[in-house]
Amino acid sequence: MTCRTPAVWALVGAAAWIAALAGCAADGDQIVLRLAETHPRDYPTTDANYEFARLVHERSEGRIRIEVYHSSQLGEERGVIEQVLFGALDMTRVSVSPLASFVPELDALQMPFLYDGPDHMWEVLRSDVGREMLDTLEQADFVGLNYYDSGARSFYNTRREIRHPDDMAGMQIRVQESRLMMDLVQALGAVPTPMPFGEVYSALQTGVIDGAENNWPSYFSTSHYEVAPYFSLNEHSRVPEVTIMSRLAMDRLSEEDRQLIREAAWDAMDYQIERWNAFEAEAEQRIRGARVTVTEREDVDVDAFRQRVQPLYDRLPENQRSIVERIRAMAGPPAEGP
Ligand code: GTR
Repeated sequence: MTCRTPAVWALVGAAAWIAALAGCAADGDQIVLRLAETHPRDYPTTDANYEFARLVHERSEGRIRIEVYHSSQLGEERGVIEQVLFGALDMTRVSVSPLASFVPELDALQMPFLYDGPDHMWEVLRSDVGREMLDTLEQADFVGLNYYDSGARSFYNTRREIRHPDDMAGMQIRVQESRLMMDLVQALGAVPTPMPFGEVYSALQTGVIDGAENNWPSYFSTSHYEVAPYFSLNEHSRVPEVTIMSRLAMDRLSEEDRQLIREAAWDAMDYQIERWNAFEAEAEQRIRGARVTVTEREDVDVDAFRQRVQPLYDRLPENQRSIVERIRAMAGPPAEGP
């Protein structure tokens, strides 16, 4: 929790950190919370962060202000998660993937081919399972506030179309800083290379890696499609986004303010989903209009992908297996064959 801008922090240094850690009652008792976001200003998660900030400001009648630092101004995802853990930063919006390095149970929410589609995923996230998974974050001194949509992730690369896992054999594929994502790429026969998001464009351009994986909006907004023009709609996973808060920052608030923040974050979800759906459609349209070879879903041997990643399910620890079973039980009936 801070009462000043980052530039001032730089000047006042250590004394200011101590003041921050002790809680801040200056500046007319205004509470300022800093939130880090990796995406640029016009991305759906960033829009939702601003909506969350707006709701908090409005409902606290201006007493609580959330400052959003987008475009990785405060660092890449793993680094900002660590800052939240130590209380140097109040909040961040991140993908479940890097967060699961701190709270392994979260892997149960990002298993490959887990959800039937967005409706199934949202039913899970809004259910007791979703709430319980946010609660598990408390083990690591995080407070889980909400989830956002992140569509489906698919592989893209600089070399060729991927229809079958064999097409990516030996390719160096960038993954998020996540054990599960590394295991997934390895199970498919490629070579996983964990790397911060902001380094991927130049790594693709210089040939340090052959490919990466992400959803339409991230593939578009990072311009990765310019340097890796083969996008295969294999849709191997849906990885929810999460907003987390530092336990230290939360503990300094009154019970009433804690509740206000939790509710505002939860209420910002619908707005994000709306923005997500619109931006996802726009990103797809823009990419299809660019020089990109899109391998359609029906041209991908999805069963071959599913079979290759089955060992990840076979070696799930018991606590995650039971969550996965609850998630699968919420899926709709299997689709009728032709
Ligand atoms: C995006 C996600 C980011 C980041 C990124 C990545 O889909 O929204 O938070 O995790 O993927 O691949 O690093």
